[in-house]
Amino acid sequence: MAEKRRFWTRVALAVGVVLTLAAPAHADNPIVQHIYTADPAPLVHNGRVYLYTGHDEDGSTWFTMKEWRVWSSADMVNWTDHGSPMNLSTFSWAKQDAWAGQAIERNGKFYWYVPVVTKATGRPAIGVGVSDSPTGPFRDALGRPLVENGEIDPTVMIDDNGQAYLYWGNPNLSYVRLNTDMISYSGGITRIPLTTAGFGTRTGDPNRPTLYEEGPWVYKRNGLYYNVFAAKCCSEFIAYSTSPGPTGPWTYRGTVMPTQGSSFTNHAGIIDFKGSSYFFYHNGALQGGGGFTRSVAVEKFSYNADGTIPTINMTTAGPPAADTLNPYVRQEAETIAWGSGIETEAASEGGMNVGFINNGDHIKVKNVAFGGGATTFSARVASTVAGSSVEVRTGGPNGALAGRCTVPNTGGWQNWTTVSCAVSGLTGTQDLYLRFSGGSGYLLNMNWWQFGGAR
Ligand code: FUB
Repeated sequence: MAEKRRFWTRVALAVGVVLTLAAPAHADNPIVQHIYTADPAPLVHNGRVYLYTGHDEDGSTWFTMKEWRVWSSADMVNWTDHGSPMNLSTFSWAKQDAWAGQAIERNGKFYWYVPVVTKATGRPAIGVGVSDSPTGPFRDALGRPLVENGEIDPTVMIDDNGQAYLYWGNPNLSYVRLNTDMISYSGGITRIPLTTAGFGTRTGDPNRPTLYEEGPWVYKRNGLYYNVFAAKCCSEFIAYSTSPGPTGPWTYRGTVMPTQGSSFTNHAGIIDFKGSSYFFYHNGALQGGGGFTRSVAVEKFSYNADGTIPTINMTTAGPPAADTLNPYVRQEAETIAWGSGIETEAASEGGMNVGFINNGDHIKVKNVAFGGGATTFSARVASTVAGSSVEVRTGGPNGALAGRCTVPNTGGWQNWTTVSCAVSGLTGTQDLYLRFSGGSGYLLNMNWWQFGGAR
């Protein structure tokens, strides 16, 4: 984290105003701006989307990944940072490479299947973390790999009859039938025949005649089974196949997302949520981004009438809001549509807080339903300096000022107090900007905020 502090301080000093002006004010993609994220795996549970990702280290020159991260949203535009509830040390037998996984819920427990390289063999194997909550913490369910054949990228699906399947692989594609405990399987590992009819034709690589590369995402929709995967290498694009059953035969259906976005890998995750369909992927869109410093993004799409998937292109706008955000209940400061300059960390009061805030940094929260009008703003804050403020604005980070809360020196970055101030002009549904102002250095931390007034 200290490294991140120094990094952002250097960036702020080096590019200052230019960076502020260059920031894409209305973009919502990528989903997370304060760290690099990769390999999205969305899960819908109780009216929220939980998004499981990897974490590319800053300045990475390889897939140097040590932990997984969880994010969630009720509206597809504001995402809450739940930190890292699972990392390499969760699996005592794992050596490196916290790569692409997927989580699923069964009987109130959450199972997160991930590939890691093992200490014993130096080859990838699939482990499974388990938790009572979608946001963790996760523990190693087995104390050993679930399956090991030297391949990566698990995807998991529970069929309507209750039979669960785990698929994974690069360069092959295999599956097992999981038992209802989700941490054991019956029968052996079955390899899916990679035929050109099933997975398209690759030219120029006699060892890999089909387009299938890695990162399968298998699911069932309206009786049809889909396998959406990273195709060809490198650079990858996203393609898909369909099947009348979970084990094939698969038929190649074409491109979902063409090669785009300055990352030579891509990775798909697809869900239906609040009546719409969403396609998650990754690219190198953030500043400093590239093939090893990736960022997860999302697009809304509609299936064609025959169930085929249209071509989906990367955008910086992202999807429209699927819901409004209620400002009259406590909202976590780390629920963010776009964060400029901020970082997050574990808070002493639980969850995460926003921190490492400099003068001029801001947080955008989209589609906030102020209704009849807010009259007060309260924020849970901590600081070691006096004279900092949280400015409540609309229209942009430097837009109309609705109010300003002064933050005192609380005596520590985790010594929390609640400050309140009057606000005006906040009616209807609009985007909220919390802009931070003060002197030089770090100004304050924020754990949560809430408005008072007429709904
Ligand atoms: O993120 C590491 C690896 O890169 C993943 O396991 C692959 O799917 C590719 O995205």
